[in-house]
Amino acid sequence: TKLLEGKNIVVMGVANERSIAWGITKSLHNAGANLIFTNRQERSYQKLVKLLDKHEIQAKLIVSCDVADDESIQQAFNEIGEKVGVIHGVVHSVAFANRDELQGEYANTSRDGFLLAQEISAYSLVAVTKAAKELMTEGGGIVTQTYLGAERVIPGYNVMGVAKASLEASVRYLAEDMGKYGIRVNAVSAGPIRTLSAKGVSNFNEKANVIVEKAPLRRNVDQDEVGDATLFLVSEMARGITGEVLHVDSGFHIIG
Ligand code: 0WD
Repeated sequence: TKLLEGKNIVVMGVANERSIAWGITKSLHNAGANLIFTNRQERSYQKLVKLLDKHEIQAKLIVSCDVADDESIQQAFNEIGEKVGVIHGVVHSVAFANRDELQGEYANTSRDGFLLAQEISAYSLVAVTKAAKELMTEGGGIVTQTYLGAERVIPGYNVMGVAKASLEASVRYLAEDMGKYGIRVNAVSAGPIRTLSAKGVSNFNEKANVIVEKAPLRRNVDQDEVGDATLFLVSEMARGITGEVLHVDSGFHIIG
């Protein structure tokens, strides 16, 4: 049998074909998982339905969920509980910051912009973990998506880098809380990938070029590679791993 046969996995954050969450969807589907999707916008919902159709993937359920709203999160997971029952994993692939704060000096970050980035990009994992835990009665894996800008200054990443640092610290604290329930919490730290969100980050091309120049593998990574690493962390193959940040970045993070 396949790695995730009979497992119910929730995927949050497919906006379009370029989304990292779409690469993850393909990996999870190939591993035999039953997939439940959440998205925020009607536009993303329409795109997702078309994508699933095109790739002949049957969604077990699609529910709307705005992670800025506790009630929306609760409703989404209530509906998943009613219609699907037990879940075995959650993929959190959601982030947001104001575009004008992803350039220039971090020192110019506004109070509102700071809080918004923290809310959508970091706190959302906490709120989602709390709701998902109720349905993860057989244990399982929660995996979020982070970036090197959490660990180092990447020019322009600014307020999102600070939000990712908070996200990675949350992964560790949540891992401690969830461990006793047999739930693991981990992150994948992907190299730059051209997506809708990546368009908001200044000098994306430079970032991608530096990887080709300096990373051990001398090339950029793609959504499918992040998908396979996320599949690993969600699955029983990673049963001994929690609180970890796994870099899928052609090895760039080891280079000084
Ligand atoms: O280079 C990159 N693209 C990297 C991205 C490198 C390393 C990490 N990441 C991270 C991102 O920071 C994010 O956490 O990967 C994750 C996914 O990013 P992506 O695939 O680059 O971005 P995109 O395709 O734009 O998807 C982001 C999702 C969208 O989904 P929906 O279904 O909502 O359209 O995040 C969503 C965004 O709209 N999102 C929200 N979802 C629910 N509630 C919210 C919200 N309030 N705000 C944004």
